[in-house]
Amino acid sequence: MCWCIPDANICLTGNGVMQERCVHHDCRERSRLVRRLVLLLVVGSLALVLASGVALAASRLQASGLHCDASGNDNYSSNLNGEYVVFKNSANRGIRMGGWKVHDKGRIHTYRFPSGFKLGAGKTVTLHSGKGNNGNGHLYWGRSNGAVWNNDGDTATLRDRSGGFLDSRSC
Ligand SMILES: [Ca+2]
Ligand SMILES: [Ca+2]
Repeated sequence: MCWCIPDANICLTGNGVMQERCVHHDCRERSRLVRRLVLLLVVGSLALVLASGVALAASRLQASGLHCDASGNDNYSSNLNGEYVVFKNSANRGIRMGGWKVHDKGRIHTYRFPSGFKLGAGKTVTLHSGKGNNGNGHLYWGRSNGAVWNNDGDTATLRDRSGGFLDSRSC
């Protein structure tokens, strides 16, 4: 039995004393195996670090405010933007929220963040129920009538692309 040192073309025997060139098929196989294992470990670790970084960043995205009762009749299009939910990114880097969802209690209404939408580090974005032009920290659900948030109590729930729970806020 012998152990190969990858890339060095050196083979150590079981007692670790003798060295010879990696000429045996067995040695080459082991060398390849070791290289593959090292590569797998590195790739696996990188994926883990990346995944935990993304998860950590996402957990720094909070529903920081929910204003359920617009002034006047909430159901009128002229008042709809008076009800809104606010999200804050307290991570130290921007978070891509495209495809993330917000829904009310009972999932009667669901909003999907526009693809490519990114909330900068330390920034907030306010999602209004009515119509308007997205930009400058404001997003618009686009409803022309009918409120989203119940004035007698409701909960905004934020979920990622795959539906995983991120945060919620109640009014
Ligand atoms: Ca009202
Ligand atoms: Ca309302």
